[in-house]
Amino acid sequence: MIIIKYQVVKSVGGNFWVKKDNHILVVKGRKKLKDDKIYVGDFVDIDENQKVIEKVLSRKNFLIRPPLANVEQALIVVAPLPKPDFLLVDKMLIKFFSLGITPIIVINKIDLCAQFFINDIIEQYGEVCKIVLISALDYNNTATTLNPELSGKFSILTGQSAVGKTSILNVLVPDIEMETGEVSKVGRGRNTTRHSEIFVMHNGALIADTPGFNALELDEFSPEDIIDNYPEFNKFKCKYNNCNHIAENDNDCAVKQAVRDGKINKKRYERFVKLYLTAKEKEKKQYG
Ligand SMILES: Nc1nc2c(ncn2[C@@H]2O[C@H](COP(=O)(O)OP(=O)(O)OP(=O)(O)O)[C@@H](O)[C@H]2O)c(=O)[nH]1
Ligand SMILES: [Mg+2]
Ligand SMILES: [Zn+2]
Repeated sequence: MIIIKYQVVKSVGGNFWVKKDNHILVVKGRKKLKDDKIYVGDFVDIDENQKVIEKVLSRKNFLIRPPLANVEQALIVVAPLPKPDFLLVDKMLIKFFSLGITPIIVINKIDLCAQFFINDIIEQYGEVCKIVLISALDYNNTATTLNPELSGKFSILTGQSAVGKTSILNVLVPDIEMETGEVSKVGRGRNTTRHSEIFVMHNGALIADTPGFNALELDEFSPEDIIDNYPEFNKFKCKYNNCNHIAENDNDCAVKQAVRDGKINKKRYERFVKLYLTAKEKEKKQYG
């Protein structure tokens, strides 16, 4: 029996499409593996002769909605319309950093963007992650801007409803033509995008679309977890190791000093305080 490692790229009713290099197989899961414990993105051991999954390999990370394993990069799509909720962007960043997923902010619909809108995002997030600008209506430019960022990785498109995630996917993987639009025609809520599948781009990169959302809870994050996932804070060394960058005497907190000096974005910091205090409140309620 020869066992070879593949990655699951699609799952429909007990059939799994698994990929290795340019090769795709349709396989089943071994009976002892529960079918619903095998997720898109999973690396699996395949018996090529019997066309079965023998084993699911341990995951680097796992996203619940939609279920996706081993995501390496997240394109957080924002646009002038619908207006960005930056608190939501901050929450996504916290979540992705904590899962070891590299975020990239993609400003889409630049055909509708005022320069001050772009500048504001660069001021807020320029020190946090890479930022790229596109318009999904401009196919060539979108492809040339995003292809090098995506090459060799498994990325997801994520962000608020109607920012253009599926439109971008259609540019990157032209053969699939997924449905886009402001409101779902199927009538199951406002989201157009529902199922999870990984698409293979011409350059071999892997990409998955995700449904838009307008709220995200950070229930599993302690106040300390919140602090740990602000990479732009790490450069500054406060007097006390356990500094929460809020209550400490101004002169002892290098993060607060950096905010005053304009080295850390003030809006980002103010929203951090909000998220930290929310997590603190929750902790108090839980543990008294
Ligand atoms: N002007 C302009 N419109 C765009 C651009 N990209 C997408 N749109 C439009 O924005 C609307 C929403 O696009 P979708 O691609 O469905 O957005 P989505 O983020 O996938 O939405 P959900 O799946 O519902 O979360 C559609 O009407 C698109 O035609 C762009 O770059 N410029
Ligand atoms: Mg969509
Ligand atoms: Zn501090």
